[in-house]
Amino acid sequence: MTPSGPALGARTVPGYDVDAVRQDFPALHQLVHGRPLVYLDNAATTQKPRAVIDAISHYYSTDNSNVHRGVHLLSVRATDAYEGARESVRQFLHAESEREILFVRGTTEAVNLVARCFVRERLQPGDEVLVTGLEHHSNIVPWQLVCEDAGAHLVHVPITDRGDVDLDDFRARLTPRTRFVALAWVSNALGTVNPVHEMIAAAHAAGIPVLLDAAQAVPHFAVDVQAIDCDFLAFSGHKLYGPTGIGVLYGKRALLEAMPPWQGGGDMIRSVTFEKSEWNRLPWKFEAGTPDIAGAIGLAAAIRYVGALGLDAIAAHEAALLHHAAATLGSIPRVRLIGTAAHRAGVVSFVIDGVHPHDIGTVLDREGVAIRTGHHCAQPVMDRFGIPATARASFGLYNTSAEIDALGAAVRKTIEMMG
Ligand code: 7TS
Repeated sequence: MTPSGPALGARTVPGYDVDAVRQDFPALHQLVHGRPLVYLDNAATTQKPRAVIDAISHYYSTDNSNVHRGVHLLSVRATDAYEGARESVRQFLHAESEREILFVRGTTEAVNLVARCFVRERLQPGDEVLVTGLEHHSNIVPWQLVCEDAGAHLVHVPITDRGDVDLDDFRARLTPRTRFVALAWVSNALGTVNPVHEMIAAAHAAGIPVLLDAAQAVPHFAVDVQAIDCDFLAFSGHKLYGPTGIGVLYGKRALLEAMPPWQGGGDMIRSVTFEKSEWNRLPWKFEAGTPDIAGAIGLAAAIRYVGALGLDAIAAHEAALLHHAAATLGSIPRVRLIGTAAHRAGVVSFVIDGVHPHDIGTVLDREGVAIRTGHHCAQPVMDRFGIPATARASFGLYNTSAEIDALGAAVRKTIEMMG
């Protein structure tokens, strides 16, 4: 028998049966330090539903083979499953063509690919790449690298005291030197949802292409790349209830066609001689070597899973959790919420006056409550608020309002213990 969690019955949204959802996630049903696990570190990575674990296990148990190579049955099955996963991603993002869907290791690799293969060759000395003050390091450092290489500048839109971006300020920083814009859709440190529709429209009006870092967006609400009209979009499978090691870069076809390959090797070529090689067509031009076949299959299972629950239902459930968490933490003396933007998703960051965030995380862990403490790979956000770190609770489709109460109780206990 698995240990049951705190009274989990609370339904935050009519028709959304969170108790039933929780049954799909084996890892949630365990004790840590003798307490039921309350997993609130979903922005770092999510737990996996049985359907994802089974899809990966089934692949290795029955279909395991290399893709695009063999005429034998197992290779055909593996190829069908891998390319079928690409079609699942295409539908999930509502992309026009599966050729626009590249499998990569994750958001980090996707951003580096665009920086190296698209942006680098467009940069001249004095040019600018524009980001926001909310970015994860993986949407800062790749741009620093190519800017340094080209003698260009990385420019950022500072964030306000509430932790959001002022649209007029953003527009003012689009200059004749701006060659590219890279934006987090949702901040992993604060949960701020950027007004990316307006930001993309403003950049496009100035003829500037845009990449969206959707790592913290796709788990929380439905995304339509054609409606939003981004030029590139990146996300990681493991934050969407899928496996680690797999992620996606979406790119508009005409842009991907014009780009040089990312890595050289098998599968990305049409022909090779010692004098010259010719590239394969999209998407394989960007997928050198044996890909993460099981990862893609697991990601497709995760996409089916969230699709069956419905992203609108998930968004409504999580919005109720976020509201409850902000109210619960906000009512505790000495707790200060960091990031109070009107539009947020998935994340509550906070500090306790006089208590180091690391100590909060350690006490909460003893209570069974898993959160993340630190700079969340977003040091510029911490600098902006003049703090070294925050404690961050982040929510997923299986969290409950009772778990938020457990978080609140553990935070009160921390304050009592730490004086
Ligand atoms: N972009 C955002 C907005 C992220 O939150 C993360 C990971 C990444 C990019 C990088 O994703 P990866 O899968 O390539 O590593 N964010 C976090 C986090 O908040 N805690 O751990 C990882």
